[in-house]
Amino acid sequence: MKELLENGLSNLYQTVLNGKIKDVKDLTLSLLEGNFEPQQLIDNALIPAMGEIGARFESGKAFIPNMLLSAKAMKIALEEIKPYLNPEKTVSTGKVVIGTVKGDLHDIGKNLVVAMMEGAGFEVINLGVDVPEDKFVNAVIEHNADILGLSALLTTTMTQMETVINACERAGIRKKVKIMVGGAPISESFSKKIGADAFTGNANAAVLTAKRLIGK
Ligand code: B1M
Repeated sequence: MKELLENGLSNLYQTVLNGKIKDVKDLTLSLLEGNFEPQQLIDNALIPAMGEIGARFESGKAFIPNMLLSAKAMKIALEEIKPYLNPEKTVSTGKVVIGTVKGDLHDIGKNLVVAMMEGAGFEVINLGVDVPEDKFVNAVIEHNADILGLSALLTTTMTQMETVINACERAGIRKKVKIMVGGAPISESFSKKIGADAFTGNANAAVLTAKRLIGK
């Protein structure tokens, strides 16, 4: 059993790392049907594979097309895992508007946060990537959201988070919505500096923090 577990996780890790988008759906499904825990697939195969492709990119051993293929493979796997995260929730825990800030196209981590939040019963309005501040503001108003989630992966775009928070102030909605920030370059001190309500470093913590912020 231990070997099966290790091989299964290692196969998925290699499949995402090598961007084998044709194989990833069937492999993920067969692991899920073989009683692998969805969280195990995320924590022990998908996230480490993205970490490794990033490290290879940084050291010149992988290139943007490789990162794109790995990203696509991760997305396909995540789509299959999503329904397994918590299929029985019917009552909404709260409403979340979320997106990756303007200028930033990274969405894997943000989509993982979305999947975990949906699994925990949150109703999530996912605005996608490269989202300008007025779009965030309008969505919070339109959906009467409890939480606004902002993601950024680049040091050049993380400053856009403060722009969004300022836009919420100007629109008079800042006190009505809790603002959570996250993404690889974001830290607790940066979050405090820009006036966000919370920073979390991973998707699991994001769910716990979101619940705490709205008293659930
Ligand atoms: Co880009 N990229 N990329 N990239 N990319 C990074 C981020 C980088 C660190 C790579 C490197 O150099 N080592 C580097 C940033 C350097 C910096 O700013 N300091 C970088 C760069 C430079 C770039 C380009 C500029 C490259 C170029 O064109 N020369 C370019 C920018 C494009 C743009 O956005 N305008 C670019 C492009 C791309 C691709 C399009 C090829 C692709 C993205 C595909 C996609 O997302 N659909 C890509 C990828 C895949 C990466 C790496 C390899 C992987 C990112 C990822 O998905 N990680 C990344 C290197 C790395 O991170 N090791 C890199 C896995 C994911 C699960 O983790 O996103 O951190 P993460 O999310 C975590 C937490 O951060 C947290 O929870 C998640 C799950 O645990 N979290 C939140 C995230 N959002 C949250 C929100 C929350 C709470 C928690 O609340 C709201």
